[in-house]
Amino acid sequence: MSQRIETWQLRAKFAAALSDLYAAEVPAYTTLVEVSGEVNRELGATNRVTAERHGAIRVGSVRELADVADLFAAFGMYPVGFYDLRDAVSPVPVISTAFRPIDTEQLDHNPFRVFTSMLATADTRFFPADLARRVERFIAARQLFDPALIAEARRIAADGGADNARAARFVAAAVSAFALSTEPIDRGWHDELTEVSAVAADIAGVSTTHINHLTPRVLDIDELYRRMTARGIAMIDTIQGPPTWHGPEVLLRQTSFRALAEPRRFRDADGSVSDGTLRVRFGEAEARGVALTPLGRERYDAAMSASSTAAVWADHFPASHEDMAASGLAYYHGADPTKPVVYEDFLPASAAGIFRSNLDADTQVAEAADNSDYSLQWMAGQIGHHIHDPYELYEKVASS
Ligand code: OOG
Ligand code: NI
Repeated sequence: MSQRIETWQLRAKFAAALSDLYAAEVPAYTTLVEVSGEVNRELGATNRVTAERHGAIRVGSVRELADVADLFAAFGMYPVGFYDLRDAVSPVPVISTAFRPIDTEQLDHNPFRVFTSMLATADTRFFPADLARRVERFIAARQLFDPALIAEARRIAADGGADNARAARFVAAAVSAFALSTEPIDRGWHDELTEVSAVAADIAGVSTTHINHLTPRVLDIDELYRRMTARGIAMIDTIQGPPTWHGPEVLLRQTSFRALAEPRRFRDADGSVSDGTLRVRFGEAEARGVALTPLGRERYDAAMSASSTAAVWADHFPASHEDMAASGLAYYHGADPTKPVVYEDFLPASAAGIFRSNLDADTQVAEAADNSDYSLQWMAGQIGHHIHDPYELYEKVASS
C-alpha cells in the first residue's frame, strides 16, 4: 500500500518546495536562510523555528483570491485576519489576509503561512474608473491557477490528505503556479500601472503570480541584521516593529533587503521582444514574540505611535512575562507565564513598511473619500470562506 500523506505533511512539503524554488530564483535568499540558521543554531532553536517560513503573494481579484483560498485549504491553511494597507502611513492599494494553520497541533507540526494581498481596484483614489475597468478586464482574462489544480485541491482538502504519488504531483503543480514566468511583459501596460503604483504593476502588469518573498524566522533579529550587513547585503534602514529591549519580545519584528534586479522579457508596441529587468522581489527575516490580547495590542499601538524606542517601550510594557500575564496583556498556554503563545499573524504597519522600503516610489493617492466597501465581511463573502478572527484563535490556543 502506498504511504498516506497527511495535511500537515503536505504543508511541510509545499513550504520546502517553495523554498527550493525561491532559492533557485533569488540567490540572496540562500544567504538569508544560512545566516538565520546560524543564529538559530547558536541560540538552540527548535525544529519548528528553523523550518518556519512565511511567504507573500499578491493577486488581482476576488476570483483569484477564492482560488488561493481553495488551494491553501488542501494544505490546512485558512484565512486569518484582514489587513487594510490602504490606511497605512505610506498607503499600498491592496487589502490582505494571511493563510495559516489555526490550531496548536497543526501549528506545532508546521506553521507555514502566506500573507496574501488583493489589488483594491474598486478604490477610485488609486484607480480612476477607466483604468479600473482596464485592469479588471486584464485580470479577468488571465488564469493564475489551472482549474484542474483547484479541483484537485478541493478533493484533497475533503479527503484530509493524499497518497504519496498523488501528493507529490499536487505539491509540484501547486508550487509551479508561483514560479516567476518567462512570458514577455507588455511594456506599455506595465509602465502605465507603475505610474499608479509599483505594486499595481507587479500584480496586474503581468499574466501570472509569483512568490514575492519567503521569510525565515530568526531568534535574534538584531544579530541577523548585523551579520547580513557584514556579509555586504544592504538591509533596509530599520527593523520594523518594537525596539530591542530587555523585556519580553511581543508580536513581530521584521527586516528586509531588496533583491537584485531580475532578468525579464518585455514586448513593445511594435511586437518586438527585448530583454530588461524588474526589481520587485526581496528578502525578509522576522522574529516572533508573544501574542498580545486586545488590551496588549492597544498598549502596543500607543507605544508605537509615541516612538519605538526602548525607553518609551518600558513605559508601556512590563519587563517580565509574569507581569504581562498578570496584567492580561498577552496570551499564555494554560495561563503559565513560562509558556507564551507565539504570535502567528502580521502587522499592518510593518507590512506597509516592508512593501514601501522595497519600492522606488510611493503610491499616488487622490485626496478623496474611500468609495469602496472592502472589509473582512466583504472579503469572506466574496471568497466563500470564513475569515478567522485572530483573537478567537489565540483564546482557543491558550486554553487548549
Ligand atoms: C507583503 C508584505 C507584507 C509582511 O511580512 O509583513 C509581509 C508583500 O510584499 O506582498 O509580507
Ligand atoms: Ni513578509
